[in-house]
Amino acid sequence: MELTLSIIKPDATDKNIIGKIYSRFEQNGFRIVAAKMLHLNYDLAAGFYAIHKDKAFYQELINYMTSAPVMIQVLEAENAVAKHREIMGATNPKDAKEGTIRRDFASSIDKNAVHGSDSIENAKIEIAYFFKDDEIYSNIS
Ligand code: IDP
Ligand code: MG
Repeated sequence: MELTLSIIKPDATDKNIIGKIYSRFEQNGFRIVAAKMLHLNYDLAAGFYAIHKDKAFYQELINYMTSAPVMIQVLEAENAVAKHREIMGATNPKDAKEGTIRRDFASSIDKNAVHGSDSIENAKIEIAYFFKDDEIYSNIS
């Protein structure tokens, strides 16, 4: 079993589709083992996306991620990291496969509905960024 970090981004919370996206997680065998809604401030969003700080879209990304509340959760499943990336779909919804969350719910590459950790190592870092150990209801660490 493995844990990964998921964020339902501002465009999706705006559209009132948190439940629809949670259903995708559950239908695909994920357990939601921690969750919180947060309106990210600049520092929290900038720190989370520090890996992208030299990219042209960084400021736009931080502005967008701080524009409305987000729903942040830890998902548990076998191969959670890779499996979650698979059900999310490609970064650009135009390239995302049919039946993926981004294909079905995202409107553009910048407003793409969801975030998911891209490696087991980054999942550990990202989970610890938002959750204390005693806020995660999982038997695995
Ligand atoms: P990922 O979310 O699929 O892992 P990353 O390359 O890690 O994609 O990019 C992080 C986020 O930055 C994307 O989900 C998207 O919101 C935004 N982003 C990525 N590329 C672009 C772009 O070319 N223009 C605007 N925003 C972008
Ligand atoms: Mg990424």
